[in-house]
Amino acid sequence: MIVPTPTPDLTVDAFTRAFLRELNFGQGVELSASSVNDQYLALARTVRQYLMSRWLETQHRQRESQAKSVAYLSAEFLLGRQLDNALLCTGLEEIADEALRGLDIDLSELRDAEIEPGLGNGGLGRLAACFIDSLSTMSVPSIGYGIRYEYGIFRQTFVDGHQVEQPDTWLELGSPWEFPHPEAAVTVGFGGQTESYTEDGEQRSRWTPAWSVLGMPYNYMVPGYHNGRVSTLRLWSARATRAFDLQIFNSGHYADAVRAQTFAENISKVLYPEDSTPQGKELRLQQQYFFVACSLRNFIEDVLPADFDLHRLPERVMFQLNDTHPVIAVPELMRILVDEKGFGWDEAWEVTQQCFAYTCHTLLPEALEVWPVELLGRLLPRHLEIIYRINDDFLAQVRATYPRDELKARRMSIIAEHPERAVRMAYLATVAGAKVNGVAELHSQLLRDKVLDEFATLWPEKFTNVTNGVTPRRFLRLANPELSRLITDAIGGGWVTDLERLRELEPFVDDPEFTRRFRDVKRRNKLRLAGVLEKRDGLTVDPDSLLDVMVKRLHEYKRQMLKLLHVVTLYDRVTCGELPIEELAPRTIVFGAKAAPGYKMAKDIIWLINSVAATVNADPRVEGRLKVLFPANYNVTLAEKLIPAADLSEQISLAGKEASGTGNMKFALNGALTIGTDDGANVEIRQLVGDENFFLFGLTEPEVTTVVDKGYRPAAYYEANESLRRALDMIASGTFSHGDRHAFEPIVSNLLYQDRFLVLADYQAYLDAQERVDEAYGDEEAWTRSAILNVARTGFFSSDRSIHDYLGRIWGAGPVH
Ligand code: NBG
Repeated sequence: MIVPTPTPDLTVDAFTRAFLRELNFGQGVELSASSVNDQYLALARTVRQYLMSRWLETQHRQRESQAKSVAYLSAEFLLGRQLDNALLCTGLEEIADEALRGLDIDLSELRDAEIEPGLGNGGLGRLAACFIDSLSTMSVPSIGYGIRYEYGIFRQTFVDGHQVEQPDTWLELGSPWEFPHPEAAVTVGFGGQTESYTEDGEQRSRWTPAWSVLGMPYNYMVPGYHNGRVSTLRLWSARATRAFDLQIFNSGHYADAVRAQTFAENISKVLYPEDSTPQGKELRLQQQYFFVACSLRNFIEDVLPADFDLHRLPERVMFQLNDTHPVIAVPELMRILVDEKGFGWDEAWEVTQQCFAYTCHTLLPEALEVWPVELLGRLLPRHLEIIYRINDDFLAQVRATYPRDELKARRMSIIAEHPERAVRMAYLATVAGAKVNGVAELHSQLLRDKVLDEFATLWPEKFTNVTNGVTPRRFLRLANPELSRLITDAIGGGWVTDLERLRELEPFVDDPEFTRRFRDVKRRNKLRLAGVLEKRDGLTVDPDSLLDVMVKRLHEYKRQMLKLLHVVTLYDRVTCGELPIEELAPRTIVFGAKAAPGYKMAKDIIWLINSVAATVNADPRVEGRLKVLFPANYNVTLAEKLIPAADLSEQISLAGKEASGTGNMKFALNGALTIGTDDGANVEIRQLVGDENFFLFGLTEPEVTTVVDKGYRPAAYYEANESLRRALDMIASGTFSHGDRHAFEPIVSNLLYQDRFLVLADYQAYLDAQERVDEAYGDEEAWTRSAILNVARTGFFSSDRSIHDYLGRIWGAGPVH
């Protein structure tokens, strides 16, 4: 039963009263004595009140409807700040603003007090956050499952230009958006051994773990936009099964007593700061098993009714595996069904295969997770047995389909034999999953043709594509309020949940009033960004320069180096007198990027970017024309300010390496033009916005393959291209390192003798494309027209559309109204 909840009225008065009540009786302070943090917490709790009855109702409705749910299993949810989205979804934005003003409180100051939960590394985690937003907004019964990391993605600082990582203490000042449920904690076992026994003439297995931890759920609200729904994100935190051993403690061995606790709590202590390059870390596997074991248990025991017949599980859930991180859920479900629920192997496999689907997010072979058999067997002995059995059955099928092709069986085996025996998690997911999808057309095609080609031949119907998307609530409506207003004035507000309606903006490209307002909005967004960067980083932005932005994780395949070589070349041309300064169109280049702490080359590149920035920005010869900014700690909060201000979006990965990209979508949707390669979702962006509104350059994926197959020799490009040679020589000779010739030697020699991502091969094409950019930017009207068309034509990239595609192509689920 749901008690009619005392949701405060949607009036300024009611809101003010609710806020003061939270401040006084929730936070325990008087208004006059309250800090900004007190006020922020009270505000968050006030807004929560408006969501609460919807949350309970949504849960009730999901239970009653018995409809199929989507359970999105993801090791990362890069949520970003919560307050603004909650205000938006409840329709409280203006009311809250007015109520607080009445109390002499500045809402924007409270907004800035929120520390974003950075429980993800980059695109993959942010995608998961966009998806749960869309699921909720589209009224699809759904639940997100993940890990409540005590420390999220590290806070990046720069010391002498070098990246230094600081812990992300996001929980320190209180976390008003979460609801802990210690009473609902579940036990998760690890290690130990298995034994077989016979029951009713059947051979069965029993796993006796050696140690266990508790998984404690923290629930988060996921508000839908103006639809009265609030879905749930359930994140698990690890605790020791016994807080500490009193006996040991009493005997004076304090350290021993807390060791077990520390050991257990380590599991959800930190987010692995990796992006695309997994490290074979035991703790990581513990994290993965920990959260999927908790989640499956929770779904089966708490979300489903007590007497539910698990043979019908596929009618009630699809577990979507966000990359390989949660794939250990496959043997876990088999274990539950076979060992705990008494299913026969075949019927359990029948059910399991219908309950999982797998999304692959990479093309880099080194990013496909494998777990050494030794490690997996030690940590999860029963799961290893199950994986072996799945593999045996699967290989029997392969051998039956391709008799006398033992090499094929070996290639497709879930167990790799070299360099060590290891479980290939992507193969396991592919064998078990009802569907396998890539995240952009090109990516899905390359998965079928290259990465998983033999599986795609065996099961063509398993493979599909769902191009990524981004939530228009956060990345347009909230991040760009002025553009949102302009759009709504022109075509009404329906676009917020039906983004394809942005098409209706197309006729406005010929409306002088609209184009003028559009330009004004961009300029004001630049001014807003200038304010943010000034306050946050002490950096100055010239709002009249072209704002050229490259923000994403630092990775060689994304090619921040290519962008940097462009900067160095411009700097060289002006300072050597080849290019008169007046001919250089003013540009502000903004980088934002974190490097995985163990990724040396990426960290060197960060140092080089900072060093180039320091030199260029201090040189009066390019003043007012060329500026390089690198604010530290790029995160969702900064993205929301940067993207709406950008003129040019840098999406310059080597073709065939970026699975999709989602930043590329956010920029286009906010009226930045893209300079990009034919890679990931760039391909689809270009097709939609039109060639004339996109700066395409560089080798295509098949061309890359040809160049590499012929034996790529980067030094040949260096020798043949004078401006490239000069740029690299400048870096090598110490121009940016006070004469130190060793500083950037690893970067330069890597580019000259290896250059795995063909930076030098694409250099000239990139420079030429940048010249086209300068020329185009010179024609203000034409540029604005292109920018508007980018907005009007990228409605396809709403995560609502992605979810719609998942529902139809993969989940076989739908909204419950
Ligand atoms: C990333 C890809 C991006 C893609 C996001 C979301 C990983 C492993 N992959 O191109 O690099 O946009 O996933 O799909 O983080």
